[in-house]
Amino acid sequence: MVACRVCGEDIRPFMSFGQMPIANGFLKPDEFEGEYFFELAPAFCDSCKMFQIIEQPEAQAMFHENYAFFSSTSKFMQAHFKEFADQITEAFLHDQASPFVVELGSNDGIMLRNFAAGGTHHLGVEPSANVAEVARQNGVDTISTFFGEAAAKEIADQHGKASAILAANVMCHIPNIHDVARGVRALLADNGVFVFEDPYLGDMIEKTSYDQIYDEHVFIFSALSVSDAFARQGLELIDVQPQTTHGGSMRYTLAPRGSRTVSPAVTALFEKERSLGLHRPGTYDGFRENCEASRDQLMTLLNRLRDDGKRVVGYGATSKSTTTINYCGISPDHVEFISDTTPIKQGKSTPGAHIPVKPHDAFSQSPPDYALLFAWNHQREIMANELEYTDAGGKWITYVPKVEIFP
Ligand code: DWN
Ligand code: ZN
Repeated sequence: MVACRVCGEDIRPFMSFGQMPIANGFLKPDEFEGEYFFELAPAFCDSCKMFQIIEQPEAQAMFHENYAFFSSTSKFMQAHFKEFADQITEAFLHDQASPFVVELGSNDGIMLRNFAAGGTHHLGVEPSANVAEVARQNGVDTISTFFGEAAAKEIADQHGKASAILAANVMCHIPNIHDVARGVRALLADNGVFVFEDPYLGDMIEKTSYDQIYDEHVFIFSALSVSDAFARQGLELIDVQPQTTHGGSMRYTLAPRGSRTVSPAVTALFEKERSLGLHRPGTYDGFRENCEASRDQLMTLLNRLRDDGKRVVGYGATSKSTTTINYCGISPDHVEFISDTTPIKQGKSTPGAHIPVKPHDAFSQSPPDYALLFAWNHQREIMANELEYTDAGGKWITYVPKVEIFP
């Protein structure tokens, strides 16, 4: 039994994915010995409704000067963040004389560069030094630090209060949610908004996309849990907007309590979440059974293909794939290598199972019989780019929402 990270009530894990390495800890053979492992075990708090993992490695072990994920690798995501920035400007900034926009976990500047291009006063806060440097090169003002109440006060002193604080795929990474919420409260202007989006619990449960659970994702949010957690620091959930990104996300808009009207979409989503049972512990027992069934089906397929001598190559060395690979027991016998366009991952091996990661050329020059789509959330973009492989008879394997071969 441990204390819930949000409300402090006793919680216990409803399943374990076993020993897991750092999801983005791609490594060279001389680093295999001494690789860090921890137990990945999710829990649901019946009191505040927060879905969370029990143990999370130290932040510095995950986010550092060699962080392996660069947001701008996807063209689709570039367009998504342009739309996100435009929406914020139109809804909240257009009538302000000199708005100030802060983004938490701004990565390589994929969102803020849209504000920078329009000359808007902005600041990115990004703890991973290498991706922060790329943002600066893109003309995005960025400081490299972890965000919390202390950093927020320093930023407010130097730049003034923020009109909007934004975060995408970041809030679910930070274990001390109260420190961040206090920081947001300290930095946000009285009429400001805090808008963030993250993978959505409802989609994860519905699609059995258990690979959203890995070291970096300490929380998987719902509207119910977000509303409860941030209310504790005086922030009210005033709007929610579903997103298709990352396999199904939710954009949450919060504001100082009582400062803005609450959209009917919030109450409607609370009701939907209750009807889906997201507020009930029993739902997570069902999710565990679905994870086990998905794992068994995927391994039955991969074992058969291996025994039949088929070549299977992974597509996209995602963070998510670290959970899939290590939970299911996928080895280099099943998957020859994983193709990934991110230079920092290439020439290294995947965390835990040590499957080689190679540039896309390795895939296109020697197309496999089957491509295992670890980047299933980018399926549309990838299918459009890989018509040649598919038209030549190449097959794809996905496992979300169910294990299947296509076309
Ligand atoms: O929350 C997080 C999300 C936003 O990004 C982080 N914790 C880390 C990361 O998670 P991920 O690694 O699961 O994200 P993606 O976007 O699913 O990763 C896609 C991977 O696939 C990247 O390594 C790039 C690669 N890729 C590729 O090789 N060819 C991607 C595309 C679209 C491609 O065409
Ligand atoms: Zn709780």
